[in-house]
Amino acid sequence: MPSVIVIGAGMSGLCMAVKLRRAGITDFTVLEKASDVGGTWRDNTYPGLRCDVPSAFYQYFFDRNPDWSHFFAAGDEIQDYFRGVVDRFALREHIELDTEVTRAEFAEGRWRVRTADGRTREADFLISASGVLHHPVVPDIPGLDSFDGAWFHTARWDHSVSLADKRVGVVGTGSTGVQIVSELGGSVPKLSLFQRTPQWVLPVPNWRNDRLTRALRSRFPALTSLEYRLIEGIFSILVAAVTRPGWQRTMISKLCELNLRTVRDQDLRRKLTPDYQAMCKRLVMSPSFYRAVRRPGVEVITERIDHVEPRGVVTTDGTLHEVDVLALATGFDSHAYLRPVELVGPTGRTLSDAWSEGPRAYRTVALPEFPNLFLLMGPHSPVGNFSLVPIAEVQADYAISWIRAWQRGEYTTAAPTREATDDYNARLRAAMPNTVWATGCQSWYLGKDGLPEVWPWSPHRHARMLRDRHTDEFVVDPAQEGVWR
Ligand code: NA7
Repeated sequence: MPSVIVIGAGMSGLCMAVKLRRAGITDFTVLEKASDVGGTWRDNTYPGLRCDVPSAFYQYFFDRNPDWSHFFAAGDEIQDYFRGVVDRFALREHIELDTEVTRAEFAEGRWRVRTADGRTREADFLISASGVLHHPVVPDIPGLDSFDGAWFHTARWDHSVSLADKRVGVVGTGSTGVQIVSELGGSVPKLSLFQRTPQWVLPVPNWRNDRLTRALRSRFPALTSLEYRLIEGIFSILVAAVTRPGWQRTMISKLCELNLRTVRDQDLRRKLTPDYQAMCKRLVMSPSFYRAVRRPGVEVITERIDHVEPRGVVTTDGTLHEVDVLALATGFDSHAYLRPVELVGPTGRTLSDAWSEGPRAYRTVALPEFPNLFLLMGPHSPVGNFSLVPIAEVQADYAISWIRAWQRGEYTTAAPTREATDDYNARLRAAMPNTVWATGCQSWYLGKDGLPEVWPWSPHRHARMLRDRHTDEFVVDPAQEGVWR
């Protein structure tokens, strides 16, 4: 029986755990540094939080929930769903909370995983499921620490701070900033949105699923499957739009432009007009943002932030914008992946060495010189305006197929070759110019070489690619340790 350690109990780690159980593999442990499961849905609790992918498609296909309250579910409902997965699939005994992995080393054919409590655990396989948008970026704004009010990153929302009678400042206009402004605009005395770059916004309505719909889904589970596939199909339009020029890109751009025209005030519209193509940054879905910024007390500030002082934010034109609470919707370090966990392979190569030029993987799921390691949501996964859940399922299935082969005695240790990894990465890079993310804007999709760190083709192609293990592209059981090189 193989033993497996999974790092992280978020959406992809829980997916892996279910897949392991279903494969009859019971010797596995999920190590989670926080005190609850859920990953991003545990960390993010800001007002207005919703997934930007419809709930019917942001759920495991093997555990479809008939009861989603809305087309786009709220954050707490999604967190409840993932907590429910733990119970529905009897995963509790496999999950160790408050257990932070600090280092993992492959030696003598096994992974030795060290945790912050000083313990070392061993396993035949290591699965990284540490998430993509996990490390909040707190910008280095001069004077932030001198601010008299409360300030926090939106992924660390301080609910002890009442907003009812407060002047609130929000820095950032990604999906997070837009959702917060849509929720709070008009309900707090003053809301100042500090916008560095305007966003294109697609006004997808968020309807409530009535009781009849939910009852029908419960009674006829085939309906949830149909709905899942239908939304997946609709998403293929978005996938085509982001991965290559064509009518889909033109159509979505036009819809965003029409939405922007609903802002009648010329001065405000000018402020909200982006100077790059729609979808170059992750497309923001909101039916209410443009209404929210027109509500009384809401102000869009486009002057750059110069510094923060005790009473508020000072912009480069010298204006002091007084606020009582400052929420930093300034995004995440999407290039960290597993780091700061240090991985050490059998040749002594570390993850920091391997990724000194930026994160690169073999077919999104493995790393040369790091045997018996699989990545979920690894570099270049299809995360560009798509649901991450089916991607995690495909990658977890791929890992399972290797683990099953191990059980059948086909190999003991395996890692992809450097040559296959380089060839694959060269093909990725060659496809990038077609994508909308490379059309000239800054976004969390871009790596430090300026190229998108996202899958440049359709998620279906990614799924097709991972149906095969491609064993000929792996070094299997080398006679000497050094041959991993
Ligand atoms: P994003 O999409 O990375 O957005 C971060 C926002 O913060 C963006 O508007 C940035 O402006 C802005 N930002 C970052 N640093 C600063 C400073 N120093 N000053 C002013 N503004 C700043 O993060 P989100 O949390 O909104 O969304 C992340 C993903 O979560 C989202 O794509 C969905 O998948 C869910 P910029 O555009 O860089 O000029």
